[in-house]
Amino acid sequence: SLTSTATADGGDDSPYSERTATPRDDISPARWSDLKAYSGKNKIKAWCQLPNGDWALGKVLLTSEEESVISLPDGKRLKLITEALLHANPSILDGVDDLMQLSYLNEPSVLYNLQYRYARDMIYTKAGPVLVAINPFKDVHLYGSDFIDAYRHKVMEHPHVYAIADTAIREMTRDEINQSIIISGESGAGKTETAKIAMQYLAALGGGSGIENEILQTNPILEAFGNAKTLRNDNSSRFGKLIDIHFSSVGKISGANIQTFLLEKSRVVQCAEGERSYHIFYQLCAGAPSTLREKLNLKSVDEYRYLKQSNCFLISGVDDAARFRAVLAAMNVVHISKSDQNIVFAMLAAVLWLGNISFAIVDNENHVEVVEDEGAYSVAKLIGCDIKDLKLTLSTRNMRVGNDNIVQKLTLSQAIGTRDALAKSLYAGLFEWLVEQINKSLEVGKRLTGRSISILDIYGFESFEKNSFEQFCINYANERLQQHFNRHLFKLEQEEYIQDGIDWTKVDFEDNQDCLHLFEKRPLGLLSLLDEESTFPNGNDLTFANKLKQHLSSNSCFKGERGKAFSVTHFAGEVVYDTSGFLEKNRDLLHMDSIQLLASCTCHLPQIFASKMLMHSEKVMGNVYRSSGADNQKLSVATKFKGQLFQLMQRLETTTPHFIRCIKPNNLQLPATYEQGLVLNQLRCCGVLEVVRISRSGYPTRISHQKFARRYGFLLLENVASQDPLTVSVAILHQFNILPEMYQVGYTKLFFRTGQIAELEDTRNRTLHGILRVQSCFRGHQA
Ligand code: AD9
Ligand code: MG
Repeated sequence: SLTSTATADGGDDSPYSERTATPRDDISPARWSDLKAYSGKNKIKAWCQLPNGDWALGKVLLTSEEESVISLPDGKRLKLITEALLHANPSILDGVDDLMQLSYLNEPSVLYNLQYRYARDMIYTKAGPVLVAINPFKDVHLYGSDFIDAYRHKVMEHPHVYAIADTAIREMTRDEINQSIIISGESGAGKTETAKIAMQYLAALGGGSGIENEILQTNPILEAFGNAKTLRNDNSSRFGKLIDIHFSSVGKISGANIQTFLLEKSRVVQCAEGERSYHIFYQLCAGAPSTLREKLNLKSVDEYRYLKQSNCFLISGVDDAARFRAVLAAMNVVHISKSDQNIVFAMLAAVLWLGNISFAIVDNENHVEVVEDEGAYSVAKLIGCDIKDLKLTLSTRNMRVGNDNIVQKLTLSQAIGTRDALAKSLYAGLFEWLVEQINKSLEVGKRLTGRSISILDIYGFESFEKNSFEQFCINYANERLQQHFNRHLFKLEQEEYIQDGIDWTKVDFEDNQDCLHLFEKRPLGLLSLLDEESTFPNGNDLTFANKLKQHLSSNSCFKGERGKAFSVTHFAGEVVYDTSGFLEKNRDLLHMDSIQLLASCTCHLPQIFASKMLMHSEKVMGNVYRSSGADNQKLSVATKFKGQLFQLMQRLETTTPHFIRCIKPNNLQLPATYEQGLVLNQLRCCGVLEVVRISRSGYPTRISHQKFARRYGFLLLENVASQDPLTVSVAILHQFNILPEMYQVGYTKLFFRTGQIAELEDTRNRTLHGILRVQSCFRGHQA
């Protein structure tokens, strides 16, 4: 039967379920043969790995220390080495709500439990303090006001995002501490949907003056401008997001604030075959009413170079025109004025037309001029600049050499680079500006009480065949988050140890500090070396790679690879990075000429973007970077990101975190398809098995002195002087030669390392067995 009350011990009277179940170690060969003794007719179930890597549940027919014979569900028999077998849980534990309730916490048991639930649309499962969410890729009937009410009134207690959000609200009020809900997982695992589900629950608390609706309506806007179809997810977020929802002292929503991280700018000018640029471009082209269409000189999507290059215009099941109308409605809700909306659309059209600007080669040195066609005219008109200035900016560069200004003509590739850089910064500026507008609107009526719940929806760990600067940043962010995760979960453990007076320094704890050092150490770390190389005029991707190999090879997490590559051992696995493009993406330069062009525009948005960039560059020139030539020197992308991350971590440190780990059950975005290998890999990567490992590396088995004495006292061979539970307990520990490092004696409880209790239990069972046999023989004789 499937209930949340199923006990960990399969109905026997084991006392080890005070806090968590007893996660027993996978059984050693010797133990299998021990178990044989009392397996009787009920054959032991065990997990065995099939040649394809999947795990199958079999019954142990025969076993010795070396080999076992297993019968599989399909009737086949399999002979394999006993060491390869893993323990299966009794079927009463099938589909438990919390993985910690499993007696055996090995990988196949965890996989099986999740799959069992997933097949029944129970997509949420607890792994101790962490919520695991498996993407159903279909509508599951778990949401809406009835469910929200049920969780609010605690009628429903199964694991759910709502339950997490509810706990966050309660703990915020009870402890007067800010809360955070930290959502992670691979691309397409369901982070953004999960974040929205959490927001839905919080919004249901209401706030008056429609603030809760405003908060919800930020989603369609940010998704339109910051999400795109990728090969992995039709609605992939290309930025990280933290939303803080503020509450008044009576527990109503009083306002909100959104912070975004590292938007993938490159997608504006370049994206892979089968992917799309940002949704909003397609929505605008499909949905703009005719007056707007004329004003912006809008064409259909297949007439724009930036959109055309990837050969993908539609998303199945998505109506871009309808989405456009939804974005318009949402913009109204967050108080973006009609005239500002029109400027936003003009900027989008300008970006599209920039992509259509072409160049004519004018000499035999490959220097170019801008072709004065519809593209150039449209851009000039849309951003409100002089077409001559636009042409000059895209085809020449002002340089200062000594005290002289010289004008350098650009080659074709330089000109294209300049054009694309302008398009990218227009788009990034627009995105940043939109977030600011939204924040202004959400702040309306914000009466700060200082209490908030923050929801973090950030890109998960990525490891592809080819990994570039984006993966480098994303994975660095994940190392930081993982450290936060470890530290927090470890702290929870420690609190209980400290309370019971045991020495917690003995708890082994593996952290990812080495990897973080590799990134952050100064001056010889990945980030510092990247910045250093980025400021050298002659630095290139190869010199950068060589520099890394020269300085970092002693770090155990670093390995130089052939050519321009290097690899990093992340907590979630090894990733090989190709340094091609690293320096350029890190510099992310917009030439001063381009900034000045934006500043000269009659349209106020480009002016705002330009003044921000100028402000930034002056500030930075004053302290960290010195300007060379006419280039706009500013903080590198990696350094800025690192700063953002540090701030984020500082913020999160002041909150009580709630972790949600999203899992993608298949790569096809299909319902009812559960690929074991894929799920296992994510469980390992996103640290679910890590939680289990952390709890195992501590003292996961806890039992009070009384219970322990009562359960094993009768096994004592010699009488103990005192019947005091603690004395009896210690005598038992000595008699069974339990090594001192395997347990600790607390004020009220005994704490054991994983697996320590198994032997005691065996002896107890065998002894009871013996006693029962003797008794039944005795009764038999009497009869
Ligand atoms: V990415 O890193 O931004 O590329 P996410 O955010 O992890 O990714 P997302 O939330 O966008 O993934 O989910 C991907 C798709 O899975 C959604 O578009 C839905 O079609 C589907 N999904 C995810 N969660 C649910 C759910 N709880 N119920 C139904 C879901 N469908
Ligand atoms: Mg997302």
